Amino acid sequence: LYPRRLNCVTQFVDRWVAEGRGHALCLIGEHESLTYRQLFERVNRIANVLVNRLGLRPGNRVLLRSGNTPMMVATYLAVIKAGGIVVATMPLLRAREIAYPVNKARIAIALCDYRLAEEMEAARAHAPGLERVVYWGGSGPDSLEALMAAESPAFTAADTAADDVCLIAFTSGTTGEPKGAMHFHRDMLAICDTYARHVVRAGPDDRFIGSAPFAFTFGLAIILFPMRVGGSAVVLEKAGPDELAQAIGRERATVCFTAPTAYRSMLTKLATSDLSSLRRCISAGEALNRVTFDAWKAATGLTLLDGIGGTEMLHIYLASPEGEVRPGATGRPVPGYEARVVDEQGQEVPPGTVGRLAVRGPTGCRYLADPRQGTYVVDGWNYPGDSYLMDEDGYFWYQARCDDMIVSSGYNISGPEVEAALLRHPDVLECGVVAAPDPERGMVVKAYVVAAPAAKADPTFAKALQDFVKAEIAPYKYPRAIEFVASLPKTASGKIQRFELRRRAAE
Ligand code: 3SK
Repeated sequence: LYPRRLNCVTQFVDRWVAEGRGHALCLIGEHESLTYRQLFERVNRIANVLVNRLGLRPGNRVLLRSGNTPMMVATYLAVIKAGGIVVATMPLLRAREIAYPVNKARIAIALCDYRLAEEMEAARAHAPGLERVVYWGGSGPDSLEALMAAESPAFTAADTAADDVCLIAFTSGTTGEPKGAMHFHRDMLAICDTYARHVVRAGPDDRFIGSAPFAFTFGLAIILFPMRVGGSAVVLEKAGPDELAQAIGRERATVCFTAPTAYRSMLTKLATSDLSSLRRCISAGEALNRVTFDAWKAATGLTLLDGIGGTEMLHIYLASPEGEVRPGATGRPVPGYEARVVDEQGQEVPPGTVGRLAVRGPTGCRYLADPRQGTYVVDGWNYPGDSYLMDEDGYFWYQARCDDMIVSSGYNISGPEVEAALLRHPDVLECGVVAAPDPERGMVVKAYVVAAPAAKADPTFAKALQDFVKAEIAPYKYPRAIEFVASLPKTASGKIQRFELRRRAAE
């Protein structure tokens, strides 16, 4: 399908300049907007800095730290255009969480928004291999802007193969350590030519908007899908439901990608926002419930197009286009992908039976040096860890997560990771962290804590633990609910019975 030699950035940016559409608006940011030509030149200058000043060689990995801004997009594309490999991390991560991918992926160069400098510098203490960190948004002769000013706005894309890796996207980590999912140049185009082409069906007049960080591959929809068709992207750094609703009206956005929680919240803002420009609303990142689907339809006349994807597969693999939606179902396999429901032995189960979801397609799944590859990918089928039911017509109906991942407001939060953070507090003896249902966020993180005898198990201590977790790991992962218990339910071999905690949390 794609040429053997391919640098995907040439298809997202250079192509439009070469075809005389360089004047078209590409990125609409909060503080600056860039045409395709302006983005092209910025990407080229950064690529020159990477190669000429920072010594980047094809295949080198580069850490990117930033919220969603036009500069983040430019650095992302520049690394890839120069033949490097992007490792983008969620902006809110703490030092230890940043150091993990740096060490795992042996990263020597980082580009970082100056506003994230404090945690970036703290991470260096845990990542001795990180040699150079260049900041943008600050000032001085070493700033990225100063280095860019001395470089040419022309750059010839590195001669990469279609199946050279250009992105290592780290998962949020179900069982402790995050896994690095590697993606090729051709994968970046494939998500546009499968899911986006069949389900989103966008054109050059479309303006995409959304809330997911670009470091989470769901967020790539906001930038890559429009760039594939010469459209534009509204890039929001702060994209809570309020900001999202306001920006949709202000920028006349036509395609929105966000989580069901955000759609639910936007429903309460209809009196103060203008969503009339929207023509496609995509919901993913967590299960979409029927109530939200119906309420959105009634209020806006638009069908929420549900979908499930994954970092491992890069993007969405189950979804249905407008006109083929079955309310309550996630959808059918996106053309190019296959999905099935299997039992514990990996045997396909009949329609109507609940089992484990298995999926395969052009974009996944290869982990960076990880012994868990064989657990999550069997005979080419990826096991995302969700239980599903397929009906007679091939529609897939979500049932639950198979593992301990907690999906809260669209964020994937690893229960064991929150437990590990809590256990670092000297007054926590034991803890178990599970999902508890919540009307607003779908699920929230709930911690059952056995406190040390010296600690007073009261709301003050609970608040202190929440603050402690926020300082240890990304703040959105903190346990919103804490219950102090005398002991945790355990198996005979001493393992915490999280299913029992989940049952209690659901009561
Ligand atoms: O469904 C998800 O959570 C997801 C993950 C990565 C990329 C895209 C999506 C929708």
